[in-house]
Amino acid sequence: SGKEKWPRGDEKTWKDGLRKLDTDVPSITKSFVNHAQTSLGRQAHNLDYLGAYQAAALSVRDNLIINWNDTQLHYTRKTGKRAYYLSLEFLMGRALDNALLNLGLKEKYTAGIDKLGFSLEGILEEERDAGLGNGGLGRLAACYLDSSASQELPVWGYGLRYKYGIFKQLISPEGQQLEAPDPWLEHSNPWELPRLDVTYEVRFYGNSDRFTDGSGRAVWAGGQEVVAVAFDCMIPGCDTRTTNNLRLWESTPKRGFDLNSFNAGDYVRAVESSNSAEAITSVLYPDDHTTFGKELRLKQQYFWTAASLADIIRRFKNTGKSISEFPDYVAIQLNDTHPTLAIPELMRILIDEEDVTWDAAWNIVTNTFFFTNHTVLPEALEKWPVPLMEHLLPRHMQIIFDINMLFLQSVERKFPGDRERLARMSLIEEGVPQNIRMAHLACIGSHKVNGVAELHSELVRTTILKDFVEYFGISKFGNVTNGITPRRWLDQCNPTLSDLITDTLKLPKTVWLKDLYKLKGLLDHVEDENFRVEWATIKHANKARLARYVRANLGFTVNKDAMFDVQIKRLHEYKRQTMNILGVIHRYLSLKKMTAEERKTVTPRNVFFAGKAAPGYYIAKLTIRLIVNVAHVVNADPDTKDLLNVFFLPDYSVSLAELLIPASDISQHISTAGTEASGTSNMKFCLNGGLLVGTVDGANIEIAEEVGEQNVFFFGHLSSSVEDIRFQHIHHPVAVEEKSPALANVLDQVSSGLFGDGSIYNPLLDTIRHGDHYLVTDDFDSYIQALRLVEEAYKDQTEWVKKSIRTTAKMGKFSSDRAIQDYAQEYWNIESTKVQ
Ligand code: B1H
Repeated sequence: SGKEKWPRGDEKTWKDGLRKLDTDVPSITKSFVNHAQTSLGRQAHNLDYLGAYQAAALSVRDNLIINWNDTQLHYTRKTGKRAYYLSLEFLMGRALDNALLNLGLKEKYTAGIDKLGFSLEGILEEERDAGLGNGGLGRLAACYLDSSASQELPVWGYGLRYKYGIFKQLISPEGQQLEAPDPWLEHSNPWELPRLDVTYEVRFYGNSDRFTDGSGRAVWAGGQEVVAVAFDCMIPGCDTRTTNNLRLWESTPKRGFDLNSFNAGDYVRAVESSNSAEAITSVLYPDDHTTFGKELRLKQQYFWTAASLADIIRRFKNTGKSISEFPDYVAIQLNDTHPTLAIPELMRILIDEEDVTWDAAWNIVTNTFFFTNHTVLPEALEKWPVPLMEHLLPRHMQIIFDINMLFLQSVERKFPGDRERLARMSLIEEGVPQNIRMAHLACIGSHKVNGVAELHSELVRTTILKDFVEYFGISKFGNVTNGITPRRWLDQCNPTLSDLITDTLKLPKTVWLKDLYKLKGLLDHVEDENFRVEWATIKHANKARLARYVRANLGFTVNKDAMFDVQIKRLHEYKRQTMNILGVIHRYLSLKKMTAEERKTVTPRNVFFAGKAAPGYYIAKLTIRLIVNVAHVVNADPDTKDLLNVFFLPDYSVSLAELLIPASDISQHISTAGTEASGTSNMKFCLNGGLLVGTVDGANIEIAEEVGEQNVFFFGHLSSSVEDIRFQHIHHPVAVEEKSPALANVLDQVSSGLFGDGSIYNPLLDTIRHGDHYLVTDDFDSYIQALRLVEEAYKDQTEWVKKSIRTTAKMGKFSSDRAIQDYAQEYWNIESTKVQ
C-alpha cells in the first residue's frame, strides 16, 4: 500500500546487512573470492581467466548496484522531470574497464587482482563487446548514457535485448566478407539485472472497432500477445554516485498463448508467418541506411515502444499526478524514426484507455516527444507500407490516418489551394501500396526536431523537412552537434596520454574529463620541447600496441615507424572507402615508377581499413574484396613493401576502435559533401591527437572551426554544388579519362587484372564510370593532392606534433557532456540532481 512501516522488522539488522561500496584492496579481494566461490562455484585451483573476469565483474557490479539503487530511490523521491532516450541501438562495447574508471577503483582493483595472481589487463580482454548497434547512431546513444550519468541527469535509456548483436565479420582469403552470429550472451552477462517482475503484454494483429458515440475511441482486441520482460543495465557516471538505467526488453511468449489468444482464422495466419514471440528480440538488423519494410522489424519497433511507454506511464502514474501534467514530468527523445510508433501509441493509450479527448491527447503528445534525424539519404528514410501497418497494428493505422487528416486540414488553412504542398507533406505517400512517411510523423508529433551537426541540421531544414519549417516556423528545428565521451575515448583507450594531460594541466583527472574545455590549457605547452617529445612517444607506443595486436591476431608485421593512416567505419558508397583504396593504388603505381633514389625520400605509410558491410550490400562487399586483394599485392611487392602497406582488420568493433584510434596519425572522413550527417569517429581521432583528411561535411566542418583550418586537410567539392554536379553527370556525362586521367589509369589497372581477375570488380568500377552518384571522379584529384600535403606536413615532425597537440587542445566542444547538456536545457527541460 506504500503506507506500511519501513523497513519491516529491526532497522539496525537491516542496515548491518547492507553490502557497502568497496573502498580498499582487502574488501575488493574478499568480494572477488566470495563471488568466485559462491556465485560461480569455483575455487582458487580451478579458476581460469574467464572465471576471473566473471568474479571481477560480479564484484564491480555489486558496487554499481549499490549506487544504482540509491540513484533510483532518489529519482522516485524527488519526482522532478525525467528524460527517456529511445534507441533501437546501444553500441556499448565492454563495461568492466569503463565501470572501474568511472567508479575511480581501477588502481585498487589492479592491486587486488594482482594479489590473487591475475592481471587486470588479461581479465579485461575476456569480456565480449555488447554490440547492440550498427555504427555511429548506436555508439552515440552509448556516449549519451555515459554523459547523462556523469552530468547527474535523470535519464534512462530504453532499447531491445537482442540475443544476437551485430554479426561477426570473417574475411575469406579471397577477400569475401562472411557473416557469423554474435552469441554475446553465451557466457551469461554479469552487467544485466533480469527484472522478471517487470513485464508488459504487447498486442499485434487483431481488430480495432471504433465506438459509434463520436468520442473517437476504439477497442483493439484479438490477435497475438507477447510479453516484454525488462533487463536493467547499470550506467555509472564518472566521479559521481549517479548510476542510471538502461532498460532492455526481451520478448517471451504469453502463457496460454496457443490456447486462448487466437480465434481460428488468426491462429493459422500467425503460425504460417512463424510469429514466435522469441523471434522479436532475436537479432539486431544489420543494415544501416537502408529500409526493407520487413514485418519482423516493424514488430520490433512496436514491441519496444509499447513496452517502454507502458513502463514510463506506470512510473508517472505512481507519482499520483494527473495525466495532463505528463509533459511536465516526462520528455522522450526519439533516436531517429525507429521509435516513431510511440506517437500513435501514446495517442491510443490516452484516448482509448485514459479517456482523454483527441485535442488534449495531441497536446500531451506534442509536448512530450523530441525527434533527432540522423541522415538525409533518401534510401534511409523510413517508410512502412499501409497494408502491413493495417494488418499488424490496425488501431495505430486508424490513428495515423486521423492525425494526417487533421494535419492536412490545418495545412490547407495556412496554404489554401496548394495541393502539391499537401501531397508533399502528407504522412501518406501515394503509390501501390501507399506508404507511411515516418519522418513526417515524427516531425509533427514532436515538440522539437534536431539534426546532429550544423550543416546536417541546415540540410534537414532546407531539404527533407523544408515544408514543415514553412508550416511550423523555424524555432521548432534546432541543432545539437554530436559528441563523444572523453572517458572511454581518451582516458580508457589512451591511458598514457590521459596521464600526461593530467600531469600537464595540473588538474585532477576527473576535472578535465568532465569539463573538456580545460584541454585548451595544453596550448601553453606547445612550445615545450620535452612535452612534445612525451606526446610523440605516447603516439609511437600506441602504434606499437596496435602493431602487436595485428601481429598476434592476424600474423602480419606492421612497421610501427611508418605513418598510420586509418579509415574505420561502416562500408558505404557515400563514405567512399572505394576512393581511399583507389588512392592507395594510385600511390602504389607512382611508387613503382620511381627510381630507388626517389623512393628514399618517401615517407612509409600504413593504410588501415576496418568496417562491416551490410550482408546484402553487394557493392560494399566488393570494396572489401578490392581492399584485401590490393593488400595482397602491395604488401608482397619488394619494390614497395617498405613504403606502403595496406591492412583490412576484420570484425570492427568498439574494442577494436579503442586500439586503432590512439594509434592514428591521420584518419580519413571523406564522404561526399552533404551525406555524412555528423560522423563521430572524426572527434575521437582528434581527441587522441590524430589529424584529419576530410571533405567539408558533417562535424568535420565544426572540428576545423575549433582547431583551425591549418590543422585539417580539407579537399573536394562543397555540398552546395553536389546537386548540380549530379545533374551534369546525368545530362552531360564526361568520361573519367577527361575529368581525371589519374583515376582512369587506376580503374584500367584494376580492370586489367593487377589485383586478380579484373572482371570481378566491374560492378564496383561501373558505379564510378556511370552515374558516379558519390562524385569520386570529381573529387579524386583534389583528394590525391590533399594526401600529398599530408605527406609533406608529416615530414616536419616538429610542426606535426604541434598540430597534434593543438588539435587535442581544441576538442572541448565535442564532449558528449556538452551535447547532453544541450538536450537537457534546450529540449527536455530537465535538471541535474545529486544523489546523496
Ligand atoms: C546514422 C543511421 C542509421 N544515420 C538507419 N543514420 C539504421 C539509419 O538500422 N537502421 O535502419 C541505422 C542507422 N546512422 C549515423 O548517425 C550518421 O550516418 C552519422 O553521420 C552520425 O554521426 C551518426 C550519429 O548521429
